[in-house]
Amino acid sequence: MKLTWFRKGTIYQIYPRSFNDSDNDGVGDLKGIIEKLDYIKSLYVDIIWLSPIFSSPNDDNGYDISDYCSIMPEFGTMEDFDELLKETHKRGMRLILDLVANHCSDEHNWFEEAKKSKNSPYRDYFHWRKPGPDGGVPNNWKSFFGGSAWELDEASGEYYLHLFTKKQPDLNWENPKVREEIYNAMRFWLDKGVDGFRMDVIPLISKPLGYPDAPDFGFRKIIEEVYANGPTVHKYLKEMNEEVISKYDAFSLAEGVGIDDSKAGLYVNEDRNELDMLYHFDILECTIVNGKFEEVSPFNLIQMKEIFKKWRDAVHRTGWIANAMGNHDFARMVSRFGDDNKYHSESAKMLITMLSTQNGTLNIYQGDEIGMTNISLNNIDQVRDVQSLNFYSENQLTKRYSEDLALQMINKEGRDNARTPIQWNDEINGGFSLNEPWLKSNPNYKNINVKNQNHDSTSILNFYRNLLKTRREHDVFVFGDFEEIEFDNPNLYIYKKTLGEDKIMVLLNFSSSEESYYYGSRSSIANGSKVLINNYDDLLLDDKSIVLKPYQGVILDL
Ligand code: TEU
Repeated sequence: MKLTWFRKGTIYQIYPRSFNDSDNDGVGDLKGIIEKLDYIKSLYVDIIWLSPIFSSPNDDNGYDISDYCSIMPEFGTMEDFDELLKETHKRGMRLILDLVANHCSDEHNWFEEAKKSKNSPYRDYFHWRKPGPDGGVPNNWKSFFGGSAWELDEASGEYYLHLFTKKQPDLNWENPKVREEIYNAMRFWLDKGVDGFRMDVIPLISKPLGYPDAPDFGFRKIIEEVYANGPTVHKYLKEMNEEVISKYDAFSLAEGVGIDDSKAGLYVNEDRNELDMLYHFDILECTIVNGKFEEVSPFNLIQMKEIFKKWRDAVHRTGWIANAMGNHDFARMVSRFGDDNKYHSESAKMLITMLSTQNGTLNIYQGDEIGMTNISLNNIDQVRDVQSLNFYSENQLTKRYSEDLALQMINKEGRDNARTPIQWNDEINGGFSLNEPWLKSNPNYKNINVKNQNHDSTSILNFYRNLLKTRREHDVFVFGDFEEIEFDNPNLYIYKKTLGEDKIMVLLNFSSSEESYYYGSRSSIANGSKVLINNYDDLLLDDKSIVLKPYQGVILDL
């Protein structure tokens, strides 16, 4: 497959609310992003993905849009956006926006009109159902954020569907007018020069016929089998591609919720003309057995290798994926998969070495380049995320867990972990804002911050820069045939990759002890091979083995 700019590129996700606050109101903004464009460029990233910046009452921080073609006033103006786009392009980077098209805000005028009367032309923009046989909700569907997915509209006596909060009514994609509204919004931004979209929960746009009750599966399986992959999803994605995306030099990155490897090709194979790539949830949720907070299982390297392998096989030479280990919906990558304490720096560097050498587009999340960690909030009043707050208040009714334990669970997996303000320096609020931020800064900004790391050649930040620069020069990082070595080793992840003449070997130690890899004959590795990337100063190798230090990560050019 051709390594187009979006396949080869590295995506840097910005959560604007937490990135940089230029007017000191405690909320990040577009001007704040513009101030940092040179910094972003210095990371050797190619594409900026902005989490939603559109008008929104912020029930779910912008993932509840009330006007698809205007800018959230807290973030700035349309002029600010135009400048941001221009300045991004000027620096040779691209910009994609977050299209939330499965649902909108209940404060969008489509919904406000729809509620006025059953005969409103907007009524059919949403999913309305009469009460179920017992006079209650129409079926047993649960919202992603707790409680029923149906909300009663008192005036009409009908329920509307909301797979997320009740302020996020699902749009009815079966209505051609809805699709046209969304396509027009996309054209509005593409005509301005935007380079594509990240598509929020796009596999959910088509609902199963007749809204059947969900079987008694775990929630994850309900998403896969009931909410996602509906009967018309491929028809509409093809239509969207044909009518909109394909007309521009732009691409789509889908949030692959509910898509497993067996269905991946249907969405992202090149010959399907639907989506350009997706990121899946198998790695992001590999420690989450079912619900977000409950049944958390320990990280297991062999399971992770299997996930990478099955996804690689699923799309090899036919389709494309993006790889991520964190975003605004998950706890921090170094805290979940590495060690945010003793081996903070080593493990943060090792993890990105692994991610950047998986086949696919590399997707990194703001703050991971300095190894930002989870935060420990010590009071529910400090929690901001609606998912965590709903979990907490539901638990207050069920009393399933003590309040302390519920807060601990939120601290472990909650989304606020990834949303704390970016730590620019060691001054007040980590240099994010002079005013109290909307979500508390992580107190470790005193040590972990951009300023400290910027001029330290051994920092995580400079490791990212060097790695991403090297990745640009070696297509084999992005794509290649894989040869796994010692697949069953629970601590080491070792593989060779080949693309034409280019051959690399990646050796990663996921443990806090020294680990040896016995390769038998030195010639196969060491003769003439060059160390491209190493998160330690040296590499211990003799005639028969390589000894990897705790969390050591190395890329050899063979
Ligand atoms: O996320 C969809 C989604 O599946 C998440 O809700 C995920 O399940 C959860 O956060 C992890 O437990 C997207 C957005 O990325 C998220 O921020 C929004 O809240 C959600 O859609 C609704 O738009």
